[in-house]
Amino acid sequence: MKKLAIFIVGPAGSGKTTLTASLSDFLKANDVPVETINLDPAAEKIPYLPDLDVREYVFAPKIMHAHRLGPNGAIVVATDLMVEHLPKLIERISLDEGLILIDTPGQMEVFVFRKSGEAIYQQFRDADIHILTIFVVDTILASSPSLFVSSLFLSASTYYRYLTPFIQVFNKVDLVREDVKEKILTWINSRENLLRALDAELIGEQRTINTKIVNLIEDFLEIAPIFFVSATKMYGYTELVAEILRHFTGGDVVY
Ligand SMILES: Nc1nc2c(ncn2[C@@H]2O[C@H](COP(=O)(O)OP(=O)(O)OP(=O)(O)O)[C@@H](O)[C@H]2O)c(=O)[nH]1
Ligand SMILES: [Mg+2]
Repeated sequence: MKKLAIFIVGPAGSGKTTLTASLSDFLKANDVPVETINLDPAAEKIPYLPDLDVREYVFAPKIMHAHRLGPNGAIVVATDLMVEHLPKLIERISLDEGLILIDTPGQMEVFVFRKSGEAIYQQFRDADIHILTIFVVDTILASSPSLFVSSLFLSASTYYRYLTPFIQVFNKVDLVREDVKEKILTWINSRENLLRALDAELIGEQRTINTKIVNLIEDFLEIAPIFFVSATKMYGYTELVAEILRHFTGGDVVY
């Protein structure tokens, strides 16, 4: 019996929660067994009913008042506390086999770059659950060559923290013009195009790093393919789900 936990990670407001909710609906409609977990201890209101919710154990606004912390301090404490409570939550996963969609905190750096994030990933591994990470990017915030590169570097540093199988989702495509999406696709598909576009943004000496950056990006894209979706409109889900199921059913992928 195999379970695949899909950690949905990304910058604040990129659409992690919306993706968790609508991807779960899409999977259910296609008879794929799925459970959802809210691992954002600071979420005040979420637009779906998760099967399991860490806020039952740890709620950041409460910690903020109890310990007189600011919002960011409270999230740091809450994320550290989550580690203590998580085994209880993981035990309550009722799925025997299938996908577990995990919505993560908006302050991604707290989750991704602190020790507690590592411990949380490990707790799922200890429960014999395989892991896939989906990194969500707001496509508008990747629509110039330098923004595109910066987004991919943030994604790559997340990848490097956990080295799990990894998919990048460029979300909110419904908000970008078709020609903008096409332009981004040319950067994805050809290192020469990306290099040309980056060079055009910079002058003289500033360009010297571009060749190295483009080589890194090209290698990273081989590890972490990009899928364009709209989490509100469920665009692009057929292709995204096919990739997720490829990871779920195994193939050559080692978890
Ligand atoms: N147009 C459009 N809006 C979207 C899409 N996905 C999310 N949104 C909107 O973007 C805003 C943020 O979405 P969330 O799902 O809350 O993003 P999040 O990453 O969970 O946010 P935090 O948890 O606060 O970091 C909401 O207003 C969503 O309705 C999309 O595909 N298209
Ligand atoms: Mg959210």
